[in-house]
Amino acid sequence: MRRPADSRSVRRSIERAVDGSPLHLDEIETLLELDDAADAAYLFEAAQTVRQRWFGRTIFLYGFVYFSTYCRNHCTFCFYREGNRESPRYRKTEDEVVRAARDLAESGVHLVDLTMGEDPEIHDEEQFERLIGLVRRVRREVDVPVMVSPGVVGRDVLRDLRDAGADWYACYQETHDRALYRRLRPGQDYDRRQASRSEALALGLHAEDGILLGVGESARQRARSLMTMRAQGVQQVRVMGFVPQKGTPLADLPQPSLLAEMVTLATMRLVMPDRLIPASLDIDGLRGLEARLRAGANVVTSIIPPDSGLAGVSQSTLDIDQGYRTVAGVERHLAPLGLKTAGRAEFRAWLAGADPRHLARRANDRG
Ligand code: SAM
Ligand code: MD0
Ligand code: SF4
Repeated sequence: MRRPADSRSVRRSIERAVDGSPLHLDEIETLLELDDAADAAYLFEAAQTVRQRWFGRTIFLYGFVYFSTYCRNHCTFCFYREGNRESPRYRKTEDEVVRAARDLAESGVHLVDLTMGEDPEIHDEEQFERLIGLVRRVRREVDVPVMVSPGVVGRDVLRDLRDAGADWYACYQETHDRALYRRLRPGQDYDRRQASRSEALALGLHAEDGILLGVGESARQRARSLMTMRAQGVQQVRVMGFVPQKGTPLADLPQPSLLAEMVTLATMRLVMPDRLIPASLDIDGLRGLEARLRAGANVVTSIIPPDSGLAGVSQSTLDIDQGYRTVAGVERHLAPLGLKTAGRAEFRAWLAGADPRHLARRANDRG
């Protein structure tokens, strides 16, 4: 049994991480278990210091287009799992997706995330050309960097997506513990999902991995996830606090606290200082944005055009039609934290492999 860590050794680990030493599994686990308010505040300050060093004061904004909510899978946490009659089902046309992407780009997002369930019309019928053509059109007509989140797809499809102009492939493992994975993503191959991100990276795409918080995992399992994500070398990592969904097997599981999510996010920032880490509007809407930014996030995701009929994943409607999940809605919350929206060129430079420390220096020079 590990003894609970005292505050002094916790702070020593945090300082070592700020100085650039890689944290060990035990230390990561200890940080992930923090529930003392003063220690947590110390952790958040450290996460901000590290973010500032790598990214300066600038924040990237991602638009979200959930263009097909049909899915063949049975993820136990997901509102859109096959057979759930509670969730809104739709497929947007190509024109509708291009319009939403254009609206988002004009409103100032740095990237558009084209997301779908594992729609059987596409996945079972091998109709990936529809997705590839969609990416090609968005790249050609809107000229905004694109992330695709289509579920697990093969190497050839990833290559065609890249050739069509996709910059990013997002595919979250949720947990890097095989037994828990089987409970969260029943019937889905663990290694196949993990390998899809490696294939994307090998093809020159950027990749994102992520974990769910509050789905029965231990702090040890979370710590192992962080180490696995660090080792795979993806450029973006996230934690999503679980939101219970009507009509799903995990509907009665309680939602984890905002503090627990902040502690996880800040620990990720110390473990993977130079990666992009999102604050998603899809968990609490705007309400929890400042907290996630204070914990060290440097991207805001799930910006959705109001009145577009588009849904979120874990908060299908929250804040959307009120126009709060917009660039203007987000920007109001940046200035009080001393943060600001990055320029378009800054995001492209980061994507092109510009040394993010260069961005930090420039941002500091500007004051
Ligand atoms: N269908 C594709 C897939 O599963 O890879 C793309 C959808 S992906 C955007 C859905 C992600 O949202 C999941 O991987 C999960 O991390 C997150 N998510 C889904 N339901 C959630 C919930 N109830 N609470 C928190 N996060 C959730
Ligand atoms: C988000 N709802 O950013 C989106 C989604 C998929 N790549 C992202 C989980 O929170
Ligand atoms: Fe389908 Fe993705 Fe939801 Fe799983 S998380 S049920 S694959 S939409």
